[in-house]
Amino acid sequence: MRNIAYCLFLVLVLSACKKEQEIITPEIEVPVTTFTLTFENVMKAHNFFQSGTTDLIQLEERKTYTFVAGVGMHLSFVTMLLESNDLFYGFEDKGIALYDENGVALTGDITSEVRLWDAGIAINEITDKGNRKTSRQRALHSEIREDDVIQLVDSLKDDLVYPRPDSTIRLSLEHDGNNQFILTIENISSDEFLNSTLSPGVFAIHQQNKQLFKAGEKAPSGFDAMADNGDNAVLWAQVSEETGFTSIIGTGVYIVHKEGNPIFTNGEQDRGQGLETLAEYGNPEILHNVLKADSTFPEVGLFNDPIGNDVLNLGGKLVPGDRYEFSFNANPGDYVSIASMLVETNDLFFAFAEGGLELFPLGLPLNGEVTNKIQLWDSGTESNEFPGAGCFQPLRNGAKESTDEHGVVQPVNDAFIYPAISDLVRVTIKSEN
Ligand SMILES: [Ca+2]
Ligand SMILES: [Ca+2]
Ligand SMILES: [Ca+2]
Repeated sequence: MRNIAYCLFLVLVLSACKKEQEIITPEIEVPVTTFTLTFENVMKAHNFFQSGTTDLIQLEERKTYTFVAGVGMHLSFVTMLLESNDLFYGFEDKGIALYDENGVALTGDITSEVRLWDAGIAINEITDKGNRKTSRQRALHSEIREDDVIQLVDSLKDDLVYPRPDSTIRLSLEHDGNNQFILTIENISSDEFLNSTLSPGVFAIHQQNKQLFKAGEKAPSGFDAMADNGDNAVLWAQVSEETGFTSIIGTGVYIVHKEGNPIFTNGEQDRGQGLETLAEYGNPEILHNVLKADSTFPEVGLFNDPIGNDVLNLGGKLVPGDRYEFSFNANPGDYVSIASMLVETNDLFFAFAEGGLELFPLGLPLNGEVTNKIQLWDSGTESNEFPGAGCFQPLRNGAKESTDEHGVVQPVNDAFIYPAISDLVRVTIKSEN
C-alpha cells in the first residue's frame, strides 16, 4: 500500500524590514517522501574458488603449485597421460577433501588418491611402448571417436593392461598451518610400466558440490585438445572463467537520520552497539535493537527478506543474484545509513560513506543507482584472513575463538585483493511522494 503521510513544514521568512513589521509565517504542506532502496548481490556464483594450470612434466621431473583453501574445500586436478589416447589422471571426480572433519589439513603423500580415467574421446590402444606419439594420436582422433563418457580405466571392458597410477605419478601436499597449500606433482614413470610425459593440465579448489569433470558424463570440451596434443588452453579458459570470489551477504540494518554517524565513525573503534556482531556473524539484531531504542530515529529497520531465488533460505541472507528491497520515509535534510556483512570475510560490511547517503541533494529527492556511494568497511574487531578461506570466517568458524584486531572502523585496507564494489553489489534508490 502506498504510504503517504503529510507533515507541516514551517517556512521561516526572515524580514529585512523594520522590527515592528509583522513576520509572515505561512504554513505549507510538504509531503513526506517514501524511498525504496534495492540492495542486490551481483556476485557470480563461481564453481571454483581458485584454479591454476599444471606444466608439461617430463620423466623424473617434479613441479610445485601453491594455492589457498579453507575448511570444507576440495582439490581436483587433471593431467593427460601423453603416451595414451585419452587417459588422464585425477582424483575421484568429486576431488579430495583438503581438511578432515576436525579441520586438520591433508598433508603428505596423496598418490593413493590418484585414479586413471578414460575420457571417452578415443579408442584405447596398447600403451606399453613409446609408439603413441601425440602427432600420430591427432590423426587417430580425427578418424576414430569413442564418443563415450568418462570412466575409470578399471571399469573398461577391454583386454588392455593399464599402468597403476603409483607407477607413473606421485602427488604430495604441504600445508603452512594457516590456509596455504603446496601441491607437488612428480613424474615417476619408467620403462618398466609405461614411460610417459604428463601433459599440461588444470587444478581447481572448490566446494564439495562442484566438480572439474563427472564420471559417467561426456568429457568437457577442453579435454579434447588435451587428449589430442596435450593442449590445456581450452580447458583452462573454461575453468578460469568459472573461478573467483563469491559470497552471500548478511541481513542488514538501515536507519534514517540527520547529519552525523549513527552507526560508526571512520577511524574510531567500534562503539560496542552491535556492529561487531553484524560485521563478524552477519547478525544485525543487536545493532537494530540499540538504534531502535533511540527515539530520535523514527525510521530504523532490518532488511532480511530476499527477493529472487533464495531456495537455500539461509536465514534471510542474500545469495548471488538475489536482492533486498525496503522502504522508509524521509524529509529534506535526512540521510540513510545501512550496514550489512560480506559474509566470506572476518568483519567486513557494506555501508555508505561515513555520515550516510544524503537523501535530498540540492533539495530534491534522490533517484537512481548509488552503488558508487557504497564502501566495504572493516569493523576493526577481528583480524582479517584470506577472503573466502579463513577458518574464523562465519561459514567455517565452528567453535573457534577469533582473534581480536583491536583496530578501528575504516574502509578495508589489508593485504588481500577484493573485487570492485560494483562486482559485489548493485544499490539503487527510488523516491515517490
Ligand atoms: Ca579412451
Ligand atoms: Ca578486520
Ligand atoms: Ca570480535
